[in-house]
Amino acid sequence: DPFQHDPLRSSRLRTITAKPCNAETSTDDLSNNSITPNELFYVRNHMWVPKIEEQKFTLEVELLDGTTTQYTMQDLRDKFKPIKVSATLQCAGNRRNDMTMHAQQTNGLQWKVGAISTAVWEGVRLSDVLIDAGFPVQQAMQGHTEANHIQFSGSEAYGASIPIESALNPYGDVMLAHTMNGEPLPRDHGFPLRAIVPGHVAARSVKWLKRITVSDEESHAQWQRRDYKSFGPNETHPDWDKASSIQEMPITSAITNAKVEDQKMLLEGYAYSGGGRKIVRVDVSTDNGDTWDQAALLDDEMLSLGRKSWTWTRWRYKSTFNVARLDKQDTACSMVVVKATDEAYNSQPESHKSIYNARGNLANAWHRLKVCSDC
Ligand code: MTE
Ligand code: MO
Repeated sequence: DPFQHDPLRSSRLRTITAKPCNAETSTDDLSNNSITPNELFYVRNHMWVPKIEEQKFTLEVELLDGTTTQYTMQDLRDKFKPIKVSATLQCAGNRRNDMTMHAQQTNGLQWKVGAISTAVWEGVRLSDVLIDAGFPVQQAMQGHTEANHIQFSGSEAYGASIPIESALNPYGDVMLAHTMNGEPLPRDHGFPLRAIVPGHVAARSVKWLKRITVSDEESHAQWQRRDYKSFGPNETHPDWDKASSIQEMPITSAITNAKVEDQKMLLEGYAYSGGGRKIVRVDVSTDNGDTWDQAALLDDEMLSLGRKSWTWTRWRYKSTFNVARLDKQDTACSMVVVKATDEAYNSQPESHKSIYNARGNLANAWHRLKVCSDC
């Protein structure tokens, strides 16, 4: 059993598959934390959790000409300036189950709204390590390089890559992290070292990072060339090679708590956009989109570590009217809807049908939830 050395996990996670472990953060825990405690952070493993001894661990960095440099964890701590960044990780499949429910069957893990979590990460800048390994970062930033991608390989077999612009962007905060919320990375989240690529699909934040390869091409791993791509609603036998891999995430939002209290509708949730694009507005409707109001965006200093807005924005809403008024068909239920807008004025699509794709990736339509005053 390759999974026999997997770590124990919190029973508060909602397990979708046990081997490999795929488990989402509960709606309660999403509502109660702006920084997700490590044991409540969603887990998305494609294989087993490798058992790695920090003392024996080395990271290998390979340049275009094949030059290779090795770093121990001690080297990484001693040689480079430490950085601290708060960043949300979100799986491309977050809210996939919503697409299944509102459009049609999708294939992939049926995540609800909890394949997303936020932590404060500490480690070193990828670009500092690349410079040390001899990669001409300054020249590359001026476009003088044959390097187009930075490939990351995990210790199990997982791999992925990011474009060179993302890797070198001085505002991008791409890092090699050894610390998560002040503690060494838990084994489930990549001990002893993982890539953190803020604002990008979490599939690029490779755990148990073993090797970094500067390359003219994308990683050949299936998680780069296949799984994490999206297609038109009609494309049931898609041409994988033609589609581009998902990198920066589109905007999304979700309701994580809804209740009626003193006849007022009380809602809580998160909104998140990729690329460091800040959430500027969250619109809420309690009558299935006929009329709208704005939710209050919650502030939290811990969420602004880093050079751009890399985290979710949590929001709260309380209706100014009594829920009885919501009740058009004389039932006690209303259809609550949320949609967010980011600083580039991107907003979410209205329906999952319009963005349906057989893989169920990027299910970011308006989040709708039926709320009843007696439930
Ligand atoms: N890295 C390795 N080595 N193996 C994996 O299975 N899964 C990826 C990414 N990095 C994965 C990986 C995917 S698809 C996601 S969504 C995130 O890790 C999940 O990170 P988490 O488990 O820390 O939440
Ligand atoms: Mo993922």
